[in-house]
Order: sequence, then structure tokens, then C-alpha cells
Amino acid sequence: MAGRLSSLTLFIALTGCAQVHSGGMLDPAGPVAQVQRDHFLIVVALVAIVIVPVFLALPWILWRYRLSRKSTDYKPDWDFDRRIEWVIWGVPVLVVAVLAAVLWINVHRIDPYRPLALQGVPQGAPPLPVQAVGLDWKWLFIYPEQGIATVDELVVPAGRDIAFDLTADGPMMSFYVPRLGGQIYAMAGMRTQLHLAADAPGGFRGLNTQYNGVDFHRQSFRVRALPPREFAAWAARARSAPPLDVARYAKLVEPSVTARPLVFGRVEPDLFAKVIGKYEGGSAPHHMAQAAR
Ligand SMILES: [Cu+2]
Repeated sequence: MAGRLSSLTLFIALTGCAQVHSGGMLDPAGPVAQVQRDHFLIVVALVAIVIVPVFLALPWILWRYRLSRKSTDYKPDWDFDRRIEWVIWGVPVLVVAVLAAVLWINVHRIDPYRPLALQGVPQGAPPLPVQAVGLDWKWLFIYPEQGIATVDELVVPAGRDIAFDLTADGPMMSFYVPRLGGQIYAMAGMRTQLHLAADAPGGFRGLNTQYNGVDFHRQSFRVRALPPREFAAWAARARSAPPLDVARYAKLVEPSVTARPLVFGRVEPDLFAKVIGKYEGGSAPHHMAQAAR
């Protein structure tokens, strides 16, 4: 299987996808993205079992039964062939059964709500909580343990499970760091969860993949995975930055794009809960918030 997968990777590389996807989901940098990449390649291989014969048979049948062909076997009374029936029903049934089994296994392996350790992915330290708030058009990251916050830059310790809580203060958004895995929705008044980890220090791109207005494509952020000790030093330095007070937060919520990442040295401990609480009572139809603008 490994050999077949690597030749498939080569095939995709040769067809130019590598250009598009370098730094994308085909180039995983963490355990979750690794499972997703392998799952994707298995699905492509299984679907190829159905698609390749169709693409080969179509020109062959067109040629074989062409109008100008005069001779050969004309069988007007033929109507059933047990072997053909077994192939055309059996292969799809097998493909669907294997697809279902592989999907079941992988979906449970990388359940976004379960810590990576429970998913059979050993990680060095207990999960680091990070609260992500999707804003028009920026991501706010709150580090409740460190008491700091950032905008459009996510700094994490490498090799450690990051336990995200996500919500949105505005329209629905989709949080996605292709090289680490994920893609999960963030919605106003709701809390979703996600667990990701980076294998090693490095820089990655994260983004919002939910179309929600003119500048949604600029809602991307940098992810920096640092060695744990450097992460601690970064967090300590961040504490000297200005605080995220009510006035600053009100400014952040307004639709705009930040020119460069921001760091806040102090943040209300219950800001995340307050953001969710704003929408309590169902007064804000979060899926349609953009339509109202
Ligand atoms: Cu919702």
C-alpha cells in the first residue's frame, strides 16, 4: 500500500498539484494532517478503481462498436451474463464497504473534540488551551493560561496538543490550518473544539475558508510552532504588550483587515465566554449575520 501511495504522490506531483499544494494538506506537518492526507490518498486510490476502467472502456467501446465496422459477432439474443453482473455490482459494493470502513476508522482517530492522546497520538505535555474567535476579517487567539492574546498570529509549542475552543463574533467562519489538519466551523453563540499539534518547529499558514464577505480571502494568519522553551519565552515577552481592553476589542470586532499581527499582554479571563454570551437568547441568526450587513 505504501508503495502505491508514494507512486500516487509522485503522480500528483508530476501533474503540477505539488506546485499548488506545497505547504498545503498534501504536505502534513502534524499527526492530524498526516491522517487526513493518508485518508485522502486512500480515497483517491479507491475511487480510481471505478473511474479508471470507465475512462479506458469508453474509447474502446466507441471504437469497437463504431458504425463503419462491418464484420464480427452480432448477438441479438444475448441478455444476461452472470460474470458481468458480479463485476458491475460486486466492485461498487466492495468499494463502498471499504470506503465506509476507512472513513469510520479515520473519523474516530481524529475526532476534533478528543485530545490527541486519546486518539492514539502521544504528545509531550497536557493540551495547551487556545481560544480562537473569528472576527470580520481576522482571527483573535486567546491564551487563557498565559493571559495573553494575539491577532492573526498563532504561536504554539511544537510537539504539544493544542486544544482549541472556537467561536465567532460575526458571521460563520471556518478555521483551517492545512498543514496541521482541521477545518472546523466557528459560529457566533456557539463553541466548537479542535485538537491539533505540530510535529516540529516551523511556520504554517492558517485561514478562514468560509466565504463571508469582500475581505474573507485576506483573513489568513501565520502559525509559528516553537520549541517549548522558546514558546514560554515568547509568552513571557508578550505580557509586556498593551492589554486587550473593552475599547480595543470593540474596534477589533468592526469589519477590517489588520495590516500585521497584534499582540496583547493582558486579556479579560472570561472574554471568550462573554463573546458567546452576547448571542444568547437566539437573537443573532449567526449563519446569516453577513446577509444582514
Ligand atoms: Cu450554528
